[in-house]
Amino acid sequence: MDKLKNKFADKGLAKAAEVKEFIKANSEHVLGSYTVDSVFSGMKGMIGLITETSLLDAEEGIRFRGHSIPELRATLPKVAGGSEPLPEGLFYLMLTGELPTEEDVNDVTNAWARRAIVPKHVFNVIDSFPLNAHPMTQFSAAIMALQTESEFAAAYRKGINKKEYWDYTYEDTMNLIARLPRVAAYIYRRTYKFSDHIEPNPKLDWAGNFAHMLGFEGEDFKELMRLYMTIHSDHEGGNVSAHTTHLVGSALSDPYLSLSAAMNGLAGPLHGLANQEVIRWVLELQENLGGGKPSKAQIEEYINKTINEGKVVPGYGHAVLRKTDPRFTAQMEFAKKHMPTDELVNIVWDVYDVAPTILGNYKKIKNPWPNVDAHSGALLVHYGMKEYDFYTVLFGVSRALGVLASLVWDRALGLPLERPKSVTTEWLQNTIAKSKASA
Ligand code: CMX
Repeated sequence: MDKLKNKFADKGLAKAAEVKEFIKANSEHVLGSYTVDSVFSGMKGMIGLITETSLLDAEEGIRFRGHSIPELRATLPKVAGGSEPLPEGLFYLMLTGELPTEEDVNDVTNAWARRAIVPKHVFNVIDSFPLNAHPMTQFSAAIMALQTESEFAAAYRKGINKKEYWDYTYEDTMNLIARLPRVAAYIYRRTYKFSDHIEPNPKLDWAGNFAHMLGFEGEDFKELMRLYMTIHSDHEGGNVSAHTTHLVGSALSDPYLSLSAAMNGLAGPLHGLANQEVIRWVLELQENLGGGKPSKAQIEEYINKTINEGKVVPGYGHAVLRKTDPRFTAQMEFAKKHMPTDELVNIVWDVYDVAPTILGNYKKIKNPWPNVDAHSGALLVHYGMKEYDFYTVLFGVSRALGVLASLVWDRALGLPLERPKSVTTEWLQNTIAKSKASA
């Protein structure tokens, strides 16, 4: 058994026993109440899930196992001479609840390098798509093609004890995360670089090697990938991609099936696809003005125009957050250090100067502040990755770290099939009418 798996076995199995006792002692404790409005507003704020890897505070933003993004940027191990955290370290933290040492992180890097082999048929499946297929479609299908490798599915078919589920889920998780950069880079190079593919360099860290396979050799881009892969990984359990992984996984669908489903949710414009929409929106604004840097007054006008046309301003708003997303701030800090005079980055900052006030004037918009997707595209364009249709794939590779770590926890805790109750509007109308009549 590898060291990380050993550590997880200690933590996970002890926690499973603790959770069992906790449920026994507190099963009747009332957590809150919900209303007709909660039911009709996408279950926002209703507690219905357990996710151990991270917790989101509306004002402060995400904490991974209690650690904020600024704390993790300072404390997680880095490559020699680097200043951004290695995502391997965050994965270790999410899985075990403990901050890793440099040796722990090296072990994860080496494990993922060893497990990174992608079978030929996966590339064949990708190659069978027309070049204009969206990269997220190719990505989700490639993960489905990789499902032939699922150790969980094979073991389940043979017959395994429930107590062993987490073990095979862990193996699939490690293999899948190891393989995703190769798959994603293959899609990028095939779609945009005439299938001029680049072999992995096993001497590099996971995110550094991803940058290399994408074709970006500069150390600054590798640093960006380390930061990007860290901050996009997890945002507690209720967001569409995390919830989908949990929901599909709750049917004991293996990690490949669960992650592919999650990626289809991430590909929606109200979720991960917003990162490509932000750049499309800014480029359209520039095009409307005949090019160049728009003034703040022109940006204001364009924001109002977008809303008046019944569209959303991409990169702004959030279902939970009520302040500037710390993932936006982390990227802004990166940009201030590496590209303070970049035109597109400065447009993103100008939008940030004016958008919250305008959006705040629309009473229905609960959060006028930027989310993670408002900044990420401009950083990528700066380094020459201008093919914005690909951006959500980068988000997806990172999101796998959090949602799959959570899936291992789901199996260790023995979390059950998810099956909330649904009713018809008529049922609600009748029930409320009866209750009013009897009052
Ligand atoms: N621009 C225009 N209108 C917005 C808006 C925005 N950025 N954010 C919210 N609204 C609107 C909603 O569309 C909704 O309008 P209707 O009542 O007419 O349907 C109303 O304000 C209320 O929405 P809300 O309660 O504030 O927000 P939700 O929790 O329903 O949705 C989100 C959250 C993120 C989908 C929404 O803010 C949005 O569409 N933002 C733009 C897309 C985006 O950036 N998504 C990425 C989110 C982060 C991620 O998952 O990656």
